[in-house]
Amino acid sequence: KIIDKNTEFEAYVAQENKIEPKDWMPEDYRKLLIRQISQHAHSEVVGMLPEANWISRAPSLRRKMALLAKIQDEAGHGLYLYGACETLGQEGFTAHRDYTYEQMLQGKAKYSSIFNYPTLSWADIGAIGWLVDGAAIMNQVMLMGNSYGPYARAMVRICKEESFHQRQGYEILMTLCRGTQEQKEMAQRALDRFWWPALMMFGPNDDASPNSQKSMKYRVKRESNDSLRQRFVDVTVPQAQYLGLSIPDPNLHFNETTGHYEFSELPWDEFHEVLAGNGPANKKRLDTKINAQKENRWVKEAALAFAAKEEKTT
Ligand code: FAQ
Repeated sequence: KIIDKNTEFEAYVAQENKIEPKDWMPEDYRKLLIRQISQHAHSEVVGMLPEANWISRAPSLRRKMALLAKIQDEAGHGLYLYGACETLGQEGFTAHRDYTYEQMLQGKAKYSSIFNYPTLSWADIGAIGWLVDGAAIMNQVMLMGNSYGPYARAMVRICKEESFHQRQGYEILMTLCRGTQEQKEMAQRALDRFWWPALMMFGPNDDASPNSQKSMKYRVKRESNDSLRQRFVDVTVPQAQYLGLSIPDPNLHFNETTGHYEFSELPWDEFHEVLAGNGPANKKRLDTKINAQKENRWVKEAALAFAAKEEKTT
């Protein structure tokens, strides 16, 4: 009976139908989504930190306003995603945001490796917009077509906002690259720092990606890690050329036959170290979030007390 239901489910999603919160779904589908959506939400809220580092040092009021708006957008993305994740909660499957967030604070749930790198100069803010948001969009445009309705719909709005983020980053770098020699060098160093970590955002190579098969079967992932990474390289290299910057990969070259850029193997040891909690800023990011939760607990408690009081009087 269960096998029949699973087969029916797979056929249903294969026909591009969306699954909604109250629909029946296999347990491993629910589990896969809670894992991915909550990790995605954690990435959005931890991802606010590297950029927040530069709010008070943005070089002009206009830059500061754009950066503030971008970071607030990331908080909003986190909220939609925690909300989408919560729709999957039911007996045996805890998906409440307090719980999933706590898992992240305890180092039990992942967030994107990219946010464990520090932002050392203003040019890094440009590189994050251009490369990190650029890579995020590449992945999230695919996710707009994923089979779970609330996640797919959240992606539509998130992608629109990410494309503004990507352009504000590229524009920062365009300005720096048209500036003094020193500014251009600062932009080059930012690209050198963020190139490989940005490529790692797409995850391990396809043959080392344990979740891919199931994710593809259930139409959560619609394209493989390597195929998205390749597309990202293909669109980003000409953008670097336009800026007059060089990609820090001596093996990078265009293959006329395939129409794609070929590039070096990624530094996977570094990727695994970052995932194991040993990246340059892992500890700092978690400490910041843990302290923020402690210091701001009174705000949450006050809001809850106020809501309870309101409920009593109405
Ligand atoms: N970092 O079997 P796979 C943003 C983990 S965008 C850390 O291939 P899967 C916007 C993976 O979770 C960034 N962990 O896994 C923004 C799994 O571990 P698990 C967030 C990684 O799920 C911009 C294990 O490795 N975007 O935040 C990474 O099929 C600027 C094996 O990997 C999303 O989360 C990594 N890079 O494919 C915000 C998109 N890669 O869970 C602020 C949604 C892999 O079994 C500023 N997620 N792992 O313990 C996805 O599309 C997928 O989860 C992938 C990984 C593609 C990330």
